[in-house]
Amino acid sequence: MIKSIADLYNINGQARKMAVVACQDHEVLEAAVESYEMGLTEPLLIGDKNKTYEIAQNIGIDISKFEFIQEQDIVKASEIGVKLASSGQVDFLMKGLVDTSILLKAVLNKDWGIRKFKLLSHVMIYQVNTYHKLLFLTDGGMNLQPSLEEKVDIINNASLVARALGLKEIKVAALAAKEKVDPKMPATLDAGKLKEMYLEGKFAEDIIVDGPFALDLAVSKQACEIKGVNSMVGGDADILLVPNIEMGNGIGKAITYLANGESAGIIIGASVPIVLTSRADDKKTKLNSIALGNAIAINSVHDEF
Ligand code: COD
Repeated sequence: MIKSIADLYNINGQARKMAVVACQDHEVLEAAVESYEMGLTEPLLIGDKNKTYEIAQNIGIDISKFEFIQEQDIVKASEIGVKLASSGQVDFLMKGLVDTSILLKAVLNKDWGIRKFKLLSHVMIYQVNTYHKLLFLTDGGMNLQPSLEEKVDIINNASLVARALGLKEIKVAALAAKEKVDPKMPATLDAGKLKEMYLEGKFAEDIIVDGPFALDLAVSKQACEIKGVNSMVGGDADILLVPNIEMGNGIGKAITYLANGESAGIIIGASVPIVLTSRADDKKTKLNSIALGNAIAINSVHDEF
């Protein structure tokens, strides 16, 4: 079982072919080269060749052994990456210097896209000293304001990742701003309904859903005791399900920037994993996400569908 971000690097399996879309980015290139040197990936670079070689030369890395597809237009580069994935020529994709929405629109393209599940969603994994285990956060990167039905898919997608990393019991905290259902706060209504669905047996047997929870109840037993909340999920959540992208983005950035957490993130639900890091993420975070993409590709999570 994967208990730390470092464990992501110890999954056995041959190097996976990774297409880097819009590779003309310093940190992305460094992470791709390092992942190759660690035996995790075989990068295929798509992007502006002149700029990429200039960056590589400036930072002293050798990219001459990698296959390169010259395409400086980021929309076209995204299309090439997606088509390489759909024809099985690469095992996963990594976002380089391209807007998230441009790459995702290519992934979702109705004619040649690689959507596989009903809903694609973003899953981040955090390791932070103030929490006793890895914490999954979803969806702070793709779905803006998911409906109740979409939240069910988001939970199931994140659970696939959790299972692939060895979790046997998956505790999901449906977050809102308080622990009581309040019609004036739609997030509490959905969280309450998700709990009801869990109680009615609508999730897989290894998933436990509880909510609504404010963040403190999801991650602190002490907060649960003080507020009189008795829950298997309270203080021990594996997955934080957020009601919207703003809360997901905020919690994620707070863990990274204020609590010095380590992270890795991917999009799940396309025919291949998609490594989607923020432009400001450092090389280590990008490498962690590659290791996660590699782990998910090796475990063939997407083949289950
Ligand atoms: N899974 C499957 N299909 C989807 C999804 C999804 N998550 N999202 C949209 N679709 C389908 C819709 O059903 C529809 O058929 C088609 O795609 C277009 O849907 P729209 O018009 O709602 O969406 P778009 O194309 O305008 O945008 C979808 C994106 C995923 C591109 C958009 O939501 C987006 O840009 N998300 C990322 C936000 C971001 O920038 N994150 C980074 C910072 S946190």
